Amino acid sequence: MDDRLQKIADCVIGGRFDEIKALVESALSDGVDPQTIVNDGLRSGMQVVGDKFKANEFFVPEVLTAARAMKAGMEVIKPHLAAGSTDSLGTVVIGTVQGDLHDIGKNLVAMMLEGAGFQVIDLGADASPEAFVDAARENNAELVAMSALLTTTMGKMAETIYALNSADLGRTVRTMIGGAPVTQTYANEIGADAYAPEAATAVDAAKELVGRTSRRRPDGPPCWPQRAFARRLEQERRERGKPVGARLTAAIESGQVERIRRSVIETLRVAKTRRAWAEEALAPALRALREGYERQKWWYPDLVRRETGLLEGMRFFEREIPSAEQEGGPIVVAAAMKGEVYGAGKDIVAKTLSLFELRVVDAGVHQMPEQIAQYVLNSDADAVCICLFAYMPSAVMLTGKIPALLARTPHKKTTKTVLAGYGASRQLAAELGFDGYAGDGAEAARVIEDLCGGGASQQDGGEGASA
Ligand code: B12
Repeated sequence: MDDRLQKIADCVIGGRFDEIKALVESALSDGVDPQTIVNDGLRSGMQVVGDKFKANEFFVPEVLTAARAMKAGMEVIKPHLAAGSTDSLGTVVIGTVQGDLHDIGKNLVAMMLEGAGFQVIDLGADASPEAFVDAARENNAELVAMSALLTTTMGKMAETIYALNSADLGRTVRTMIGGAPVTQTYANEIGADAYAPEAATAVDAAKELVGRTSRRRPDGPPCWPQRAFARRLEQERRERGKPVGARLTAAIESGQVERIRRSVIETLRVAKTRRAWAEEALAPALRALREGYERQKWWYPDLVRRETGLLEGMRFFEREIPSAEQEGGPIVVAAAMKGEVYGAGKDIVAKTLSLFELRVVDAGVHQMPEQIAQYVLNSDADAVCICLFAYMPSAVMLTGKIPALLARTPHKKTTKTVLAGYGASRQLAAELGFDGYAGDGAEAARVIEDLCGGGASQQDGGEGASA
């Protein structure tokens, strides 16, 4: 490759937007084909940036400065490119949906798409469904890409897809969605053709979509996921009037992963404190989850679906949940024994304890008693909460070793032991010599607080095993 083209690529990679202009101008005046400068200089640099972003070698600031350099180079070249001479991969209309002003992520995606060779029509932020439809029609676009950062504006993506499917655009327009609260499950639910978690994979998804031979959806507009989604949206609107606790429990009852996830995010966002949410919303929801399972109203796969929704919602607030290093309430080691490999039950218990302001050390699943004792020693824990979900004799046998092992461990505190989870019972906890039993994470929080002198009331039936 021409040395100058490599230098142009390096300028994009290094975000040197001042230098790039002079390099592009000099290449043009020496007669280098403008399209070659775009392909082998600018785009090839952006390709490296995309790869580095995917590999976590580059982060948002580096990509933004690279995109700025790319744009500076493109501005010099544009007048030299004969109209329509660019070998564009296709036209993408992109925007942040109506009501949402977050545009940093959307801009990144737009720049990466441009860098990869798409012609990008950027509608900016707060773009209405009608604006997307009009722009798709006017530009004969192959793809409409939407961004949303607020859970409250995600519904606009469904509305926009509905509007696109209902409009006569003269061709099939594919849709792609993204933004922090958006997931693949949500994309499936609203009938989007693709979802990508970040800018570099968005380029791959866009290439794949545009390359696919387009065919109108068989059942015409609106397609079935959108009709189902519209019904759910209406149901959720009605539920917004209900108290926070009732909303989350209703979502658990419905068993719809996306509804549970959104209900967690929305109710947690409006709660006065994390703890208030844990008491008012999470505790009754966990009780409903447990009772439904114990009464065989639903089976293991139904339980897993509900747990997935809860966990996905709680993960959205992960960074704000207190950690063991912070000052505060009792330190608790949460763990599940060797043999327990599906960790969602334990994860929910651990996160619930954190929301109740206990400082949690998550020792993971599939652990031997000695490893758990080591976690207790290292963290100077006040309590250990063993989660028993699978009905496995070997896990029960290993659980039974915990109280005696901790009693023998030279430790300056008397670490309290609590057994929790659907695979446990008050009787089993007493037989194994545990200090307390709890059916779920919310009960476990209360039991631990009582055992460690935190003083919370035992309103909901969490009790010591031997009490
Ligand atoms: C910056 C920011 C703002 C800025 C936005 C500036 C701007 N020009 O964008 C300002 C200050 C304006 C703002 C305002 C608000 N914000 Co704000 N904001 C943020 C913040 C801190 C960062 C968002 C961001 O830019 N991330 C960096 C980019 C690069 O990441 P990204 O957007 O996720 O994009 C990547 C991927 O998601 C993906 N992607 C993005 N779009 C697309 C599109 C497609 C098609 C694809 C495939 C992929 C894709 O690729 C991107 C690059 O890899 C987040 C918190 C956080 N840490 O996320 C809160 C956050 C999003 N904001 C929040 C809130 C509540 C608000 C306000 C309502 C606050 C208020 N009370 O006024 C207002 C809303 C205003 C409105 N109507 O939109 C909440 C949303 C919570 C929720 N459950 O909905 C968050 C999560 C903070 C929080 N924890 O509470 N905010």
